[in-house]
Amino acid sequence: MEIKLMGVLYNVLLHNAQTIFDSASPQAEKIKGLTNGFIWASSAVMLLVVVLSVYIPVKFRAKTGTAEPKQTGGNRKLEMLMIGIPMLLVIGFFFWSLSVMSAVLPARDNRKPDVIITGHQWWWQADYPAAKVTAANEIHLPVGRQLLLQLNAADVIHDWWVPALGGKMDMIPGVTNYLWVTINKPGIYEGACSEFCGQQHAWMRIRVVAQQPVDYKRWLAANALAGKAPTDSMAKAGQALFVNASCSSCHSINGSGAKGLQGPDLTHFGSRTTMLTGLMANNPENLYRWLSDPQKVKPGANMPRFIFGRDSLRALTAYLSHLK
Ligand code: HEC
Ligand SMILES: [Cu+2]
Repeated sequence: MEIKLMGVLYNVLLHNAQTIFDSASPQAEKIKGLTNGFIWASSAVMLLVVVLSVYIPVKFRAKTGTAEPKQTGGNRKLEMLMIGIPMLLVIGFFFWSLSVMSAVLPARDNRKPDVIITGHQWWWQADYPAAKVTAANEIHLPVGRQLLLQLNAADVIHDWWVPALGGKMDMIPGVTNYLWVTINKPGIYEGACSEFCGQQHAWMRIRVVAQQPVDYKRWLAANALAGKAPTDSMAKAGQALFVNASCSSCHSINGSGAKGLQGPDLTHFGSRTTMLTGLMANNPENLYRWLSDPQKVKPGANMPRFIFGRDSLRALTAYLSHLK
């Protein structure tokens, strides 16, 4: 039992945790170094203060029978030390912070962004301008290359933070921010929107899928294609419903005529592993549940409830799941 509990704790604290101490990029490595510096320096100062505030009252406590000790006023040497040491620490950390900031956020020099990420209530849009690809929620990036992310917001302030990959950056309506990231190794990196942005803020998770350049190129090429046309009758009925039931006024599916921009692009929805910014696994059961009552699954989400019969729900589910 105890061992199991420790295992769970270990998992939560060290494995699945989103932590800057598990850095996977040179930018995060720099931030980790600075954070460690702060932790060590402030721990040393605290230790000194705690030790002195216990030692001095014990050592110099009043003893019975002794007179009041000689009173003194001021000690220039001691005061210079007490002001000088903290000042040196603050100045040191100021310049260390500056150097980390300039390493993490170097000048952009007219470089075009590799990916434009836009925060929406409560999902992420990812545009890859060079490849003319639009995707949503699961953000694919190549490893081993310094990438420039452009960060925007569509409605309210959101904040991009994937701790293992480095910097944290606000996404502000009407403002364009940038962030550099170089990912060391392939894998899934998780983060979350870090600025309170409304009812479903807590379920605005980030999932970065870091891939080897060849795999990334393959993903990009597949995503540049139009959504697969349905072949079986069930999925065909789903497609017709999708257009007629006004899903297309909020969602885009490349090649189907659906060009809505209020909700996530669904052109390759079936190839995502999660749904609704990490709320649940992407499988037909969960999709069916979502379509039968969005407000029950993710209260407050900006998708209305449609009154569908079972056949319609099955058809829509078949159509959307086949969009690999
Ligand atoms: C008023 C706009 C609107 C309409 C109409 C709409 N949706 Fe949505 N939809 C959204 C928004 C916004 C989200 C994102 C919700 C979130 O994660 O907070 C979403 C999410 C989804 C998702 C999950 C996408 C993902 O990546 O997790 C699916 C699937 C979906 N909608 C299908 C449909 C279908 C099918 C219809 C028609 C029956 C429809 N939507 C109608 C706005 C809309
Ligand atoms: Cu947000």
